[in-house]
Amino acid sequence: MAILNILHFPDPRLRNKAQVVKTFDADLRKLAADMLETMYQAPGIGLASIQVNDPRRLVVIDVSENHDDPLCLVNPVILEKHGEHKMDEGCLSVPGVFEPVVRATDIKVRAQNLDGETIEFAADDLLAVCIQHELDHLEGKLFIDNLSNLKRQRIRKKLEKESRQGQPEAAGQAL
Ligand code: GNR
Ligand code: NI
Repeated sequence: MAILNILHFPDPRLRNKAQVVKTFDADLRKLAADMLETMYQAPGIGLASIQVNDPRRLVVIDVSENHDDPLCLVNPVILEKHGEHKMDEGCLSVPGVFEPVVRATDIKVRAQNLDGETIEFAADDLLAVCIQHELDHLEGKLFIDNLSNLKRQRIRKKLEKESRQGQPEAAGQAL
């Protein structure tokens, strides 16, 4: 296993769109394991392939308190969205920034597991928020995209300065 490098806004590679996975092999399982390890050590509750500069349509998530309930979703799609609420979000690719985002409260998801089998399930609360946040990454979207240009510019300046200086240790946390 390995800790992967997480890209930080405004890295243009965060705007790449992920490609559908057709090969379910050992290399895909290794990417999932490395992404989980990277997410746990950050620490974060989710991580999308685009954040570690891999084009495969894969997200890993664990919203459990004990970090013992990993979920790997390949080629995930949201089939249904219900309700709306506004919740503060953070992102490992935008360290130190927390802003409210409007998301669906209840969703239905279809995805494949690492063996290529199709799974379907319902999600609510933090899991639903996290899945919507991760799927946005697969489309090259970030949770700060709906903020005002002024706010996003301030965030960009702050993160550019931090990357010139080398990030402080706590800057990667998004919990
Ligand atoms: O660790 C994370 N916490 C979080 C909190 C509220 C809403 C979304 C998230 S996802 C984030 C990890 C991350 O950046 N995933 O892409
Ligand atoms: Ni994120």
